[in-house]
Amino acid sequence: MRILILGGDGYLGWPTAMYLSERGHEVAVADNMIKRFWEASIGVEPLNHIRSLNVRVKRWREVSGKEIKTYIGDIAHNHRFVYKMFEDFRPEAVVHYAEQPSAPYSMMNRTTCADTQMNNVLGTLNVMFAIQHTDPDTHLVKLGTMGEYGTPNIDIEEGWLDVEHNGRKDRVLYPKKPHSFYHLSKVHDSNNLAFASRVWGQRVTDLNQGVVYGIDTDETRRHEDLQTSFHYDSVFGTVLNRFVTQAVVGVPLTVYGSGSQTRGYLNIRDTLRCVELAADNPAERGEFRVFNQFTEQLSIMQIAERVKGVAAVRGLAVTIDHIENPRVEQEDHYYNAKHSKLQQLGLEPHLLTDAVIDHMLEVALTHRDRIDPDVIQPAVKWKQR
Ligand code: USQ
Repeated sequence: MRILILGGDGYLGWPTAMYLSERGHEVAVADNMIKRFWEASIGVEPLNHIRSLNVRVKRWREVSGKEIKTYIGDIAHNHRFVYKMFEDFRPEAVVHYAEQPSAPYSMMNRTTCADTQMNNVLGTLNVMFAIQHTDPDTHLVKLGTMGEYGTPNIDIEEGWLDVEHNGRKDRVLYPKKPHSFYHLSKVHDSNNLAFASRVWGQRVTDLNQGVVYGIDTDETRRHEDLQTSFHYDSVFGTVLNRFVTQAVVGVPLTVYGSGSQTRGYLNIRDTLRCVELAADNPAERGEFRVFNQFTEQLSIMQIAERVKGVAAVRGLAVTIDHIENPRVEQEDHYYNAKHSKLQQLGLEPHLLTDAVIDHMLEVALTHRDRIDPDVIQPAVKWKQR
Protein backbone atom coordinates (compact mmCIF):
# COMPACT_ATOMS: atom_id res chain seq x y z
CA MET A 1 0.00 0.00 0.00
CA ARG A 2 1.15 3.59 -0.61
CA ILE A 3 1.14 5.21 2.84
CA LEU A 4 1.88 8.88 3.50
CA ILE A 5 2.96 9.72 7.05
CA LEU A 6 2.41 13.33 8.08
CA GLY A 7 4.72 14.34 10.93
CA GLY A 8 7.28 11.75 9.82
CA ASP A 9 10.17 13.39 11.70
CA GLY A 10 8.52 12.99 15.12
CA TYR A 11 8.66 10.61 18.12
CA LEU A 12 5.98 8.36 16.63
CA GLY A 13 6.07 9.35 12.94
CA TRP A 14 9.65 8.30 12.26
CA PRO A 15 9.40 4.82 13.87
CA THR A 16 6.05 4.30 12.09
CA ALA A 17 7.65 5.14 8.73
CA MET A 18 10.42 2.55 9.21
CA TYR A 19 8.01 -0.07 10.60
CA LEU A 20 5.65 0.18 7.62
CA SER A 21 8.54 0.40 5.13
CA GLU A 22 10.04 -2.77 6.64
CA ARG A 23 6.72 -4.55 6.10
CA GLY A 24 6.69 -3.89 2.36
CA HIS A 25 4.63 -0.71 2.11
CA GLU A 26 5.62 2.17 -0.15
CA VAL A 27 6.15 4.93 2.41
CA ALA A 28 6.53 8.70 2.15
CA VAL A 29 6.97 11.12 5.06
CA ALA A 30 6.11 14.80 5.28
CA ASP A 31 7.34 17.26 7.90
CA ASN A 32 8.25 20.94 8.28
CA MET A 33 10.54 20.39 11.32
CA ILE A 34 8.42 22.81 13.39
CA LYS A 35 8.67 20.49 16.42
CA ARG A 36 12.45 20.96 16.43
CA PHE A 37 11.84 24.73 16.40
CA TRP A 38 9.32 24.57 19.26
CA GLU A 39 11.82 22.55 21.31
CA ALA A 40 14.57 25.09 20.65
CA SER A 41 12.23 27.99 21.42
CA ILE A 42 11.69 26.75 24.98
CA GLY A 43 15.26 25.50 25.44
CA VAL A 44 14.78 21.71 25.53
CA GLU A 45 16.34 18.83 23.60
CA PRO A 46 15.55 15.13 23.31
CA LEU A 47 17.50 12.74 25.53
CA ASN A 48 19.36 11.34 22.55
CA HIS A 49 21.05 13.02 19.61
CA ILE A 50 18.59 13.05 16.69
CA ARG A 51 19.93 13.21 13.16
CA SER A 52 18.27 15.25 10.42
CA LEU A 53 15.43 13.61 8.49
CA ASN A 54 17.67 13.38 5.41
CA VAL A 55 20.37 11.49 7.29
CA ARG A 56 17.80 9.14 8.85
CA VAL A 57 16.28 8.33 5.45
CA LYS A 58 19.74 7.72 3.97
CA ARG A 59 20.75 5.47 6.88
CA TRP A 60 17.47 3.55 6.60
CA ARG A 61 18.19 2.96 2.90
CA GLU A 62 21.62 1.59 3.83
CA VAL A 63 20.46 -0.75 6.61
CA SER A 64 17.18 -1.95 5.05
CA GLY A 65 17.63 -1.48 1.31
CA LYS A 66 14.30 0.37 1.34
CA GLU A 67 13.39 3.85 0.18
CA ILE A 68 11.33 6.39 2.15
CA LYS A 69 10.32 9.41 0.10
CA THR A 70 10.35 12.83 1.81
CA TYR A 71 8.25 15.96 1.38
CA ILE A 72 9.34 19.03 3.34
CA GLY A 73 6.63 21.60 3.92
CA ASP A 74 3.95 23.03 6.17
CA ILE A 75 0.61 21.23 5.91
CA ALA A 76 -1.22 23.80 8.06
CA HIS A 77 -0.34 27.00 6.25
CA ASN A 78 0.45 25.87 2.69
CA HIS A 79 -2.43 23.98 1.14
CA ARG A 80 -0.74 24.07 -2.30
CA PHE A 81 2.13 22.03 -0.86
CA VAL A 82 -0.40 19.51 0.50
CA TYR A 83 -2.30 19.24 -2.78
CA LYS A 84 0.94 18.85 -4.79
CA MET A 85 2.21 16.15 -2.44
CA PHE A 86 -1.06 14.21 -2.67
CA GLU A 87 -1.09 14.51 -6.47
CA ASP A 88 2.52 13.32 -6.65
CA PHE A 89 2.41 10.41 -4.17
CA ARG A 90 -1.28 9.46 -4.53
CA PRO A 91 -1.52 7.80 -1.09
CA GLU A 92 -4.00 5.01 -0.45
CA ALA A 93 -3.73 5.67 3.29
CA VAL A 94 -2.59 8.76 5.18
CA VAL A 95 -1.34 8.53 8.77
CA HIS A 96 -1.65 11.99 10.32
CA TYR A 97 0.65 12.72 13.27
CA ALA A 98 1.58 16.26 12.18
CA GLU A 99 0.26 18.09 15.22
CA GLN A 100 1.58 20.04 18.18
CA PRO A 101 1.42 17.21 20.76
CA SER A 102 1.94 18.85 24.16
CA ALA A 103 -0.78 19.88 26.60
CA PRO A 104 1.59 22.13 28.66
CA TYR A 105 2.88 23.86 25.49
CA SER A 106 -0.70 24.72 24.53
CA MET A 107 -1.32 26.17 28.00
CA MET A 108 1.78 28.43 28.17
CA ASN A 109 0.26 31.62 26.76
CA ARG A 110 -2.03 33.04 24.07
CA THR A 111 0.54 32.54 21.31
CA THR A 112 1.28 28.89 22.04
CA CYS A 113 -2.43 28.16 22.45
CA ALA A 114 -3.25 29.82 19.11
CA ASP A 115 -0.28 28.16 17.38
CA THR A 116 -1.43 24.77 18.66
CA GLN A 117 -5.00 25.17 17.51
CA MET A 118 -4.10 26.77 14.15
CA ASN A 119 -1.44 24.18 13.38
CA ASN A 120 -3.61 21.23 14.38
CA VAL A 121 -7.03 22.27 13.13
CA LEU A 122 -5.91 23.89 9.85
CA GLY A 123 -3.49 21.04 9.08
CA THR A 124 -6.28 18.49 9.38
CA LEU A 125 -8.65 20.64 7.31
CA ASN A 126 -6.05 20.90 4.53
CA VAL A 127 -5.60 17.11 4.58
CA MET A 128 -9.37 16.59 4.35
CA PHE A 129 -9.57 18.95 1.37
CA ALA A 130 -6.51 17.38 -0.30
CA ILE A 131 -8.16 13.95 -0.05
CA GLN A 132 -11.34 15.33 -1.57
CA HIS A 133 -9.30 17.06 -4.31
CA THR A 134 -7.08 14.07 -5.19
CA ASP A 135 -8.87 10.81 -4.39
CA PRO A 136 -11.89 10.75 -2.03
CA ASP A 137 -11.35 7.02 -1.57
CA THR A 138 -8.14 7.63 0.44
CA HIS A 139 -8.33 6.36 4.04
CA LEU A 140 -7.27 8.87 6.69
CA VAL A 141 -5.82 7.41 9.89
CA LYS A 142 -5.80 10.34 12.28
CA LEU A 143 -4.07 10.42 15.66
CA GLY A 144 -6.53 11.71 18.22
CA THR A 145 -6.22 11.37 21.97
CA MET A 146 -7.95 9.73 24.93
CA GLY A 147 -7.72 13.16 26.57
CA GLU A 148 -10.54 14.31 24.30
CA TYR A 149 -12.96 12.48 26.59
CA GLY A 150 -11.51 13.78 29.86
CA THR A 151 -12.54 11.89 32.96
CA PRO A 152 -16.34 11.51 32.80
CA ASN A 153 -18.20 9.78 35.61
CA ILE A 154 -19.54 7.14 33.20
CA ASP A 155 -17.83 4.46 31.07
CA ILE A 156 -15.96 5.83 28.03
CA GLU A 157 -17.12 4.19 24.80
CA GLU A 158 -15.12 4.00 21.57
CA GLY A 159 -16.13 7.32 20.03
CA TRP A 160 -19.88 6.90 19.85
CA LEU A 161 -22.63 6.76 22.48
CA ASP A 162 -26.09 5.22 22.15
CA VAL A 163 -28.55 7.49 23.95
CA GLU A 164 -32.22 7.26 24.80
CA HIS A 165 -33.93 10.58 25.46
CA ASN A 166 -37.64 11.11 26.12
CA GLY A 167 -38.35 7.68 24.71
CA ARG A 168 -36.38 8.10 21.46
CA LYS A 169 -32.98 6.59 20.61
CA ASP A 170 -29.99 7.92 18.66
CA ARG A 171 -26.25 7.36 18.24
CA VAL A 172 -24.17 10.46 18.95
CA LEU A 173 -20.46 11.30 19.15
CA TYR A 174 -19.33 10.67 22.72
CA PRO A 175 -19.42 13.97 24.72
CA LYS A 176 -15.96 15.51 25.14
CA LYS A 177 -14.48 17.20 28.22
CA PRO A 178 -10.81 17.69 27.26
CA HIS A 179 -7.90 18.42 29.61
CA SER A 180 -6.16 21.30 27.75
CA PHE A 181 -6.22 23.55 24.67
CA TYR A 182 -4.10 20.87 22.97
CA HIS A 183 -6.62 18.11 23.73
CA LEU A 184 -9.36 20.51 22.66
CA SER A 185 -7.66 20.96 19.26
CA LYS A 186 -8.08 17.21 18.71
CA VAL A 187 -11.79 17.50 19.63
CA HIS A 188 -12.13 20.15 16.90
CA ASP A 189 -10.36 17.78 14.48
CA SER A 190 -12.70 14.93 15.39
CA ASN A 191 -15.74 17.08 14.76
CA ASN A 192 -14.39 18.25 11.39
CA LEU A 193 -13.54 14.69 10.39
CA ALA A 194 -16.94 13.31 11.44
CA PHE A 195 -18.46 16.03 9.27
CA ALA A 196 -16.25 15.10 6.27
CA SER A 197 -17.34 11.48 6.64
CA ARG A 198 -21.01 12.35 6.95
CA VAL A 199 -21.19 14.95 4.20
CA TRP A 200 -18.45 13.95 1.74
CA GLY A 201 -18.32 10.24 2.46
CA GLN A 202 -14.65 10.24 3.56
CA ARG A 203 -13.11 7.16 5.17
CA VAL A 204 -11.73 8.18 8.57
CA THR A 205 -10.25 6.28 11.50
CA ASP A 206 -9.73 8.46 14.58
CA LEU A 207 -7.24 6.76 16.89
CA ASN A 208 -7.90 8.09 20.37
CA GLN A 209 -4.50 7.28 21.74
CA GLY A 210 -3.50 7.15 25.40
CA VAL A 211 -0.17 8.22 26.89
CA VAL A 212 2.69 6.60 24.96
CA TYR A 213 5.90 5.41 26.62
CA GLY A 214 9.01 3.75 25.28
CA ILE A 215 12.45 4.65 24.10
CA ASP A 216 13.02 2.46 21.05
CA THR A 217 11.56 0.00 18.55
CA ASP A 218 13.03 -2.89 16.53
CA GLU A 219 13.78 -0.48 13.68
CA THR A 220 15.24 2.41 15.72
CA ARG A 221 17.68 -0.07 17.29
CA ARG A 222 19.20 -0.98 13.94
CA HIS A 223 21.51 2.05 13.87
CA GLU A 224 22.14 4.93 16.28
CA ASP A 225 21.21 7.40 13.53
CA LEU A 226 17.71 5.84 13.45
CA GLN A 227 16.83 6.65 17.08
CA THR A 228 13.61 8.48 17.85
CA SER A 229 13.25 11.67 19.88
CA PHE A 230 12.63 10.74 23.51
CA HIS A 231 11.61 13.72 25.67
CA TYR A 232 11.85 13.99 29.44
CA ASP A 233 11.29 17.73 29.97
CA SER A 234 8.09 19.02 31.59
CA VAL A 235 6.61 20.29 28.32
CA PHE A 236 7.20 17.56 25.72
CA GLY A 237 7.94 14.54 27.95
CA THR A 238 5.14 12.14 28.87
CA VAL A 239 4.89 10.92 32.43
CA LEU A 240 6.58 7.49 32.39
CA ASN A 241 9.36 8.71 30.09
CA ARG A 242 9.93 11.54 32.56
CA PHE A 243 9.94 9.32 35.65
CA VAL A 244 12.54 6.98 34.10
CA THR A 245 14.87 9.90 33.40
CA GLN A 246 14.29 11.40 36.84
CA ALA A 247 15.20 8.03 38.41
CA VAL A 248 18.45 7.99 36.45
CA VAL A 249 19.59 11.46 37.61
CA GLY A 250 18.35 11.09 41.20
CA VAL A 251 15.62 13.74 41.00
CA PRO A 252 12.52 12.83 43.09
CA LEU A 253 9.71 11.62 40.83
CA THR A 254 7.38 14.54 40.07
CA VAL A 255 3.93 13.18 40.90
CA TYR A 256 1.42 15.99 40.34
CA GLY A 257 -0.95 16.18 43.31
CA SER A 258 -2.18 12.93 44.84
CA GLY A 259 -1.16 10.88 41.78
CA SER A 260 -4.49 9.07 41.65
CA GLN A 261 -5.14 10.46 38.13
CA THR A 262 -5.77 7.44 35.91
CA ARG A 263 -5.12 7.29 32.18
CA GLY A 264 -4.77 4.70 29.40
CA TYR A 265 -1.16 3.87 28.47
CA LEU A 266 0.56 2.02 25.64
CA ASN A 267 4.02 1.02 24.52
CA ILE A 268 5.39 2.83 21.44
CA ARG A 269 5.65 -0.59 19.75
CA ASP A 270 1.87 -0.99 20.06
CA THR A 271 1.29 2.45 18.51
CA LEU A 272 2.99 1.20 15.34
CA ARG A 273 0.98 -2.02 15.26
CA CYS A 274 -2.32 -0.16 15.86
CA VAL A 275 -1.63 2.19 12.96
CA GLU A 276 -0.78 -0.79 10.74
CA LEU A 277 -4.02 -2.57 11.77
CA ALA A 278 -6.07 0.54 11.03
CA ALA A 279 -4.44 0.94 7.59
CA ASP A 280 -4.84 -2.75 6.73
CA ASN A 281 -8.56 -2.66 7.67
CA PRO A 282 -9.81 0.66 6.29
CA ALA A 283 -12.97 2.44 7.38
CA GLU A 284 -15.87 2.24 4.93
CA ARG A 285 -16.80 5.18 2.69
CA GLY A 286 -18.75 7.62 4.90
CA GLU A 287 -17.60 5.95 8.12
CA PHE A 288 -16.08 7.96 10.98
CA ARG A 289 -14.57 5.10 12.98
CA VAL A 290 -13.05 5.62 16.41
CA PHE A 291 -10.68 3.25 18.20
CA ASN A 292 -9.52 3.85 21.75
CA GLN A 293 -5.81 3.12 21.41
CA PHE A 294 -4.27 2.06 24.71
CA THR A 295 -3.56 -1.26 26.35
CA GLU A 296 -3.87 -0.72 30.13
CA GLN A 297 -5.13 1.80 32.67
CA LEU A 298 -2.71 2.98 35.35
CA SER A 299 -2.63 5.72 37.96
CA ILE A 300 0.36 8.06 38.28
CA MET A 301 1.20 6.57 41.69
CA GLN A 302 1.17 3.04 40.28
CA ILE A 303 3.66 4.17 37.62
CA ALA A 304 5.86 5.98 40.15
CA GLU A 305 5.95 2.93 42.47
CA ARG A 306 6.81 0.63 39.56
CA VAL A 307 9.70 2.84 38.41
CA LYS A 308 10.96 3.14 42.00
CA GLY A 309 10.85 -0.64 42.47
CA VAL A 310 12.67 -1.51 39.24
CA ALA A 311 15.26 1.24 39.77
CA ALA A 312 15.98 -0.13 43.25
CA VAL A 313 17.02 -3.47 41.73
CA ARG A 314 19.57 -1.53 39.67
CA GLY A 315 20.83 0.16 42.84
CA LEU A 316 19.21 3.51 42.05
CA ALA A 317 17.63 5.07 45.15
CA VAL A 318 14.43 6.81 44.05
CA THR A 319 12.11 9.00 46.09
CA ILE A 320 8.62 10.09 45.13
CA ASP A 321 7.52 13.73 45.56
CA HIS A 322 3.93 14.92 45.54
CA ILE A 323 4.25 18.39 44.07
CA GLU A 324 1.47 20.94 43.68
CA ASN A 325 -0.50 19.98 40.58
CA PRO A 326 0.21 22.63 37.89
CA ARG A 327 -2.80 21.40 35.90
CA VAL A 328 -6.51 21.69 36.46
CA GLU A 329 -7.61 18.06 36.36
CA GLN A 330 -9.59 15.68 38.54
CA GLU A 331 -7.39 13.58 40.79
CA ASP A 332 -9.91 11.18 42.37
CA HIS A 333 -12.18 10.12 39.57
CA TYR A 334 -13.97 7.21 37.95
CA TYR A 335 -12.20 5.85 34.86
CA ASN A 336 -13.30 2.95 32.73
CA ALA A 337 -12.53 3.30 29.01
CA LYS A 338 -13.47 0.61 26.48
CA HIS A 339 -10.60 -0.45 24.23
CA SER A 340 -11.45 -3.72 22.53
CA LYS A 341 -11.71 -2.83 18.82
CA LEU A 342 -7.98 -2.87 18.04
CA GLN A 343 -7.54 -6.14 19.91
CA GLN A 344 -10.41 -7.57 17.85
CA LEU A 345 -8.40 -6.63 14.74
CA GLY A 346 -5.35 -8.49 16.08
CA LEU A 347 -3.43 -6.22 18.47
CA GLU A 348 -1.38 -8.24 20.97
CA PRO A 349 -0.48 -5.73 23.69
CA HIS A 350 3.04 -5.28 25.04
CA LEU A 351 2.17 -4.46 28.65
CA LEU A 352 4.29 -2.46 31.06
CA THR A 353 6.47 -5.15 32.58
CA ASP A 354 9.44 -4.63 34.90
CA ALA A 355 11.66 -5.70 31.98
CA VAL A 356 10.28 -2.84 29.86
CA ILE A 357 10.95 -0.30 32.62
CA ASP A 358 14.41 -1.75 33.20
CA HIS A 359 15.26 -1.47 29.50
CA MET A 360 14.18 2.18 29.51
CA LEU A 361 16.36 2.81 32.59
CA GLU A 362 19.30 1.08 30.91
CA VAL A 363 19.05 3.25 27.78
CA ALA A 364 18.45 6.44 29.79
CA LEU A 365 21.58 5.66 31.83
CA THR A 366 23.69 5.59 28.66
CA HIS A 367 22.51 9.16 27.90
CA ARG A 368 22.75 10.39 31.50
CA ASP A 369 25.23 13.17 30.64
CA ARG A 370 22.72 14.78 28.28
CA ILE A 371 19.97 15.10 30.92
CA ASP A 372 19.38 18.74 31.88
CA PRO A 373 17.99 18.87 35.45
CA ASP A 374 16.74 22.44 34.86
CA VAL A 375 13.94 21.35 32.50
CA ILE A 376 12.41 18.69 34.75
CA GLN A 377 10.20 20.66 37.18
CA PRO A 378 6.89 21.82 35.65
CA ALA A 379 6.87 25.55 34.83
CA VAL A 380 3.52 25.85 33.02
CA LYS A 381 0.43 26.40 35.16
CA TRP A 382 -3.07 25.82 33.78
CA LYS A 383 -4.46 28.77 35.78
CA GLN A 384 -3.04 32.00 34.35
CA ARG A 385 -4.06 34.07 37.40
N1 USQ B 1 1.91 13.92 35.34
C1 USQ B 1 2.54 13.84 36.57
N2 USQ B 1 3.85 14.14 36.65
C2 USQ B 1 4.59 14.50 35.55
C3 USQ B 1 3.97 14.56 34.29
C4 USQ B 1 2.62 14.28 34.22
O1 USQ B 1 1.91 13.51 37.58
O2 USQ B 1 5.79 14.77 35.70
C5 USQ B 1 0.49 13.56 35.21
C6 USQ B 1 -0.40 14.64 34.61
O3 USQ B 1 -0.88 15.53 35.61
C7 USQ B 1 -1.50 13.82 33.97
C8 USQ B 1 -0.80 12.53 33.55
O4 USQ B 1 0.42 12.49 34.29
O5 USQ B 1 -2.49 13.51 34.90
C9 USQ B 1 -0.46 12.41 32.08
O6 USQ B 1 0.34 13.51 31.70
P1 USQ B 1 1.34 13.43 30.44
O7 USQ B 1 2.10 14.72 30.41
O8 USQ B 1 2.10 12.18 30.46
O9 USQ B 1 0.31 13.28 29.23
P2 USQ B 1 -0.72 14.31 28.61
O10 USQ B 1 -0.45 15.73 28.95
O11 USQ B 1 -2.09 13.82 28.91
O12 USQ B 1 -0.42 14.17 27.04
C10 USQ B 1 0.24 13.03 26.51
C11 USQ B 1 0.84 13.41 25.16
C12 USQ B 1 -0.29 13.75 24.20
C13 USQ B 1 -1.31 12.61 24.14
C14 USQ B 1 -1.81 12.29 25.55
C15 USQ B 1 -2.69 11.08 25.60
O13 USQ B 1 1.73 14.49 25.31
O14 USQ B 1 0.24 14.00 22.91
O15 USQ B 1 -2.40 12.98 23.34
O16 USQ B 1 -0.66 11.97 26.37
S1 USQ B 1 -3.93 11.23 26.87
O17 USQ B 1 -3.28 11.59 28.13
O18 USQ B 1 -4.60 9.97 26.96
O19 USQ B 1 -4.81 12.30 26.46
